Amino acid sequence: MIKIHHLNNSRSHRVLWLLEELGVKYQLIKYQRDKITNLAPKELKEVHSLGKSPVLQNNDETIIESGAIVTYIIDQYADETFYPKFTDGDYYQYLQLMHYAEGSAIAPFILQLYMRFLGNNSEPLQPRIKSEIKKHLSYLANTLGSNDYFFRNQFSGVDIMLSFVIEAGKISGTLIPFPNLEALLKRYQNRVSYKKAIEVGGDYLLGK
Ligand SMILES: N[C@@H](CCC(=O)N[C@@H](CS)C(=O)NCC(=O)O)C(=O)O
Repeated sequence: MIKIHHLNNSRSHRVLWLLEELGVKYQLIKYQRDKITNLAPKELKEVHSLGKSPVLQNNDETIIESGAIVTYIIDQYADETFYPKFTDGDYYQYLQLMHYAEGSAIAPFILQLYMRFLGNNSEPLQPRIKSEIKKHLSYLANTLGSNDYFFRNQFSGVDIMLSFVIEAGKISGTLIPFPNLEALLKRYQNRVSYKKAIEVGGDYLLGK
């Protein structure tokens, strides 16, 4: 059975959400962030040297990076209507959005998070960070347009991956100019599988 090493209030929520969505059975191993540093406990380093979550283990395999984990789960367990085939014309559109989430899109949000350690000294960088966040949320809002979901207008791994960026937008107050993304976030949060992932994984403050 798949094992998921899950850190509270983290990207790992998406992995539980996907497993719940697909009805895959898994073993959950929970870790709590340090209350002061917000870092993962040292026990996670025994699972993988980076000490970050999520981590998936199955048989002899240990996989990190939520994009790779989501792809692994889809490849192993999803019905073929859930993802494009390599030979489909829009396959690379799918791949691009899957990588975009943890590649370009989340970067300015993470930078913003670290900037708070600098207090007022971060001010010279703030306009650039804010304009980058706006650029990525605008791109996502335009990509979604009037559709309900990002790829083929059907719920997919792309939604699972991009949800973290939209949630980061929500908590940073930068989602307000993008009503279609706000509505999409509500659609995600209303899914039974999303709620179940919170039930099993613990409270998830992102996106609230
Ligand atoms: N790009 C990686 C990021 C992994 C990551 O940074 N995870 C965070 C949780 S959201 C973490 O484990 N933080 C605790 C720490 O760094 O100690 C992924 O998508 O899995």
